[in-house]
Amino acid sequence: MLSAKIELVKGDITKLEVDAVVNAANSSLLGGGGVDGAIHRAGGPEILEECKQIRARQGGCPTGEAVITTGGRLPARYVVHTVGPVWQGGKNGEPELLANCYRNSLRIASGKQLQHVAFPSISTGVYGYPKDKAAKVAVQTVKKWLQEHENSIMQILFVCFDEENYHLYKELLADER
Ligand code: AR6
Repeated sequence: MLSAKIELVKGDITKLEVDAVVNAANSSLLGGGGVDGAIHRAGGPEILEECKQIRARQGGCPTGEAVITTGGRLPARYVVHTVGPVWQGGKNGEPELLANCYRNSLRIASGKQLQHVAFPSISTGVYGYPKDKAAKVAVQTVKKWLQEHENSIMQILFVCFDEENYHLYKELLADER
């Protein structure tokens, strides 16, 4: 059984009717491939427009940080854009930077009183972070955050696009019951 506050699904994050979906963006905030491309395609130009405004204000988004925009035409109300680390072998602070993505996304979403928040497996596509290592960081960081914010109303959904990630998360969440 998974924790009451954490759920796992396999599928496309752009289809979810949640308060916020998290985007695995890049520092430019101007879109790209993978889940970023899918979110901008499905969500329409309003999301990019807000990303451009954020860029004008703060010049993009550093690795590990997060920003929030509208969900545009997505079923989700908001998109939290975070920038995962590019995997460089693991000795360049990648685990801490990846954990920061989850922590900062949760901080922004909880600041807006959002309840249902869906995360993709950040950095495990184009950015090459090994899926098993990334899944451990994701699960441990979110669990710890929920423990530290026990009065939080948040419900976290891990959304795995591929079978390998889905199985990794399933085992980790079952282990850490
Ligand atoms: N729903 C859920 N997960 C998805 C979806 C989807 N529709 N599409 C892909 N994934 P990636 P990164 C999974 O490459 O590694 C972009 O160009 C995918 O299977 O999207 O953080 C950005 O602009 C993988 O497990 O993000 C950046 O430049 C996970 O999402 C760069 O890629 C993350 O893969 C970021 O790379």
